[in-house]
Amino acid sequence: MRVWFRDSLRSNKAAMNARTVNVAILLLLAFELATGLGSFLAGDPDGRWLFWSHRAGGLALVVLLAWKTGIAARSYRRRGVTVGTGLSAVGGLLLLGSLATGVLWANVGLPWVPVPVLGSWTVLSLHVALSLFLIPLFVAHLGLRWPRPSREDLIGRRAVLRMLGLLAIGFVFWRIQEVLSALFGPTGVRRFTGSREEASFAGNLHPVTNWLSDPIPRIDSGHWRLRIHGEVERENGLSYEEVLALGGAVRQAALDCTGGWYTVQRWSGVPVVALLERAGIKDGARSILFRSTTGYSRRFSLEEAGDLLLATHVGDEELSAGHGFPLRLVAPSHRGYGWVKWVSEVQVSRDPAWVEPPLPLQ
Ligand SMILES: Nc1nc2c(c(=O)[nH]1)N[C@H]1C(S)=C(S)[C@@H](COP(=O)(O)O)O[C@H]1N2
Ligand SMILES: [Mo]
Repeated sequence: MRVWFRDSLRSNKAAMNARTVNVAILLLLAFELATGLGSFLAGDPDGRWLFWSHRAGGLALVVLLAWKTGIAARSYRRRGVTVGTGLSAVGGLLLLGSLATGVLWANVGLPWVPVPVLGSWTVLSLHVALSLFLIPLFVAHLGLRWPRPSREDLIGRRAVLRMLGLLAIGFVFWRIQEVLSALFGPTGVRRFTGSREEASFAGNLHPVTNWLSDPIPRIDSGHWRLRIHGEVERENGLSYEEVLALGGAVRQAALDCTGGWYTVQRWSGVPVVALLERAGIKDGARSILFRSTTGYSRRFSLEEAGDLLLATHVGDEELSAGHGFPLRLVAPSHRGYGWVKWVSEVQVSRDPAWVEPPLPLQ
């Protein structure tokens, strides 16, 4: 009787611990998803806390993994091979892969990884892909395995304190890791986004990056025109020579790709406000859309127009085909995916700037 009682107490305690660890992992994964996606939207140093949080949360997950391995092993011994444990195993591997690529990317330079069919990826892009694949598996795992967590489990005082504690541990680990990586890791400056520098002030030498295989168009500048239309008094089209004649403004700015690299360049071309002044903006206009000949487009609020430049040149060189010849957008404080290449259309509109997916889906 006594022995039974002690055993049941012990297994109760194990179950409690498992539940606590599982809930903490669930919350941390949600936190990582939110801060990870958020970090892709942050192009300005004001958003740097998103990157710090993501790193601390990731390392807290690494710490919890030690417990989780024990829980998973117990559960496997109980259940054996089933669809559920199979799914969990795949999910576990993805989670390990996601954490490993995250840590690897933060510490070991920028090795490009060949990915079949999709070309060359950075370890960071791999990290993002593994993490996104993890979502459906994790949801399935929750559905199959879980006693539903209570409100108390998720947002009770103890749960919140536990999360803060875990994040604090993750934060300390992150600081230690930064020191080690500064001592033994690759040299070179990282931006607040974690991106590493590639070929600054070297004309067209930085990497060519296209969001989900937008093929490079070869544009004949003799036939190309820049069309300005929408909520303007005078719709018009400009030839390449006319754009060059309006050009000459220079902006130094960092192009920072979510793939994990950045380049600082002196871009030159036409300030967007110069085009807007020529065309005259109608009352009620709120945003400007820049559209590429490839169909790719991004929208900006009209208040931002003063920061934007349509560049014909990078450094002393004409833009190469890969970098957007004849015209590309320079959008300081926006991540690289905002810097539309091969721009052939500027459309002023009454829509607010947020009427588009926060990340390009093309
Ligand atoms: N039309 C078009 N513009 C684009 C892209 C694209 O795929 N198509 N990729 C964007 C992304 S994700 C980045 S990081 C920058 C890269 O610019 P680069 O190739 O000149 O380095 O261009 C942006 N502009
Ligand atoms: Mo990018």
